[in-house]
Amino acid sequence: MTIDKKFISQFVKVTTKAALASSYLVGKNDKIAADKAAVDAMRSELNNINMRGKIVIGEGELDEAPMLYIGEKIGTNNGPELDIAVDPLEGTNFAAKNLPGALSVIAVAEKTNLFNAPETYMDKIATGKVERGVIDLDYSISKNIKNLSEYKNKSPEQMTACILDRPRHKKIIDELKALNVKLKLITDGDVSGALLVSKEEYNVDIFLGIGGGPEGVLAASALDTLGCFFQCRFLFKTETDKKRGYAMGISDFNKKYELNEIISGDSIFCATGITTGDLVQGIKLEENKFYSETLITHKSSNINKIIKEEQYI
Ligand code: VTB
Repeated sequence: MTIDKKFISQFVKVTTKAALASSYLVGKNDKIAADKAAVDAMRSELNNINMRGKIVIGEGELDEAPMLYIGEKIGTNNGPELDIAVDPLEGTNFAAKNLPGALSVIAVAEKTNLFNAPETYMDKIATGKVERGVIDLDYSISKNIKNLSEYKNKSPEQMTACILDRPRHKKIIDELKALNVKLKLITDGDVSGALLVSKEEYNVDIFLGIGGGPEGVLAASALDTLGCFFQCRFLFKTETDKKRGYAMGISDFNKKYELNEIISGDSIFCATGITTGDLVQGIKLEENKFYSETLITHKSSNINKIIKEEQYI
């Protein structure tokens, strides 16, 4: 089974409309308003699509509506059964503060093929294509860097590691510095951060560290089509986290997940820029028109491209 190519343009419309709605709130220093605009636009576009869709990764649970909540049924209830992960506004700070890198993101898989991730933190590691055993979440930082350096035939000084700039990453950052690896320290937006390993021109060799679980699954769905390496482990720190994990059917809280356990089968991934970032340009508004850029992947047709659109408002 595959997801018909005709759905690509429909999901591009979903993230584009969400990005456009949010773009009016860029620089207003109001994260909630920017997020709500993206959520509302995304929901209304999703409900126009002929599918029996279900949100498996969203923004909170039923009682937290008007978010696109986990378990919410979307679409016209007529068409294929699809599981959908959304981050209508990835990088709420970026949009609120008018900084680079805000995106509207969606990942779509056939029913049951997308991991129903709890809203916990996730320890992640991603690189471009490597052979089995080269990189592993459980290796030391120095072993991963040494192996990747040998595999890519690049010295550690020629390599760049992308990681969220957080106090929790101090040890990893210090180790990377000691190894002479260049750092790309991001303040938010680790969906984009992870995707930077997918092309040499982005100049990121490895992405690692602890970020949001839902963001990890979203990035993984694109990395799968892009032939990249990804491994992760959900982190269940609090009792609430554990409850969420149990509710989602997770019994082994220390399990390390391979990419094919997070996403399998066919998938579509779309990320539209709200503010210009490393991957795509943001929404550019003119009097009666807007310009948008969307990164698209579709596994079964091996599509991996960035499209630019110009539309009347
Ligand atoms: C990341 C990043 C998000 O949260 O997942 C990060 O992708 C992790 O959480 O854009 P902390 O901020 O608590 O470290 C965001 O930065 C915001 O949702």
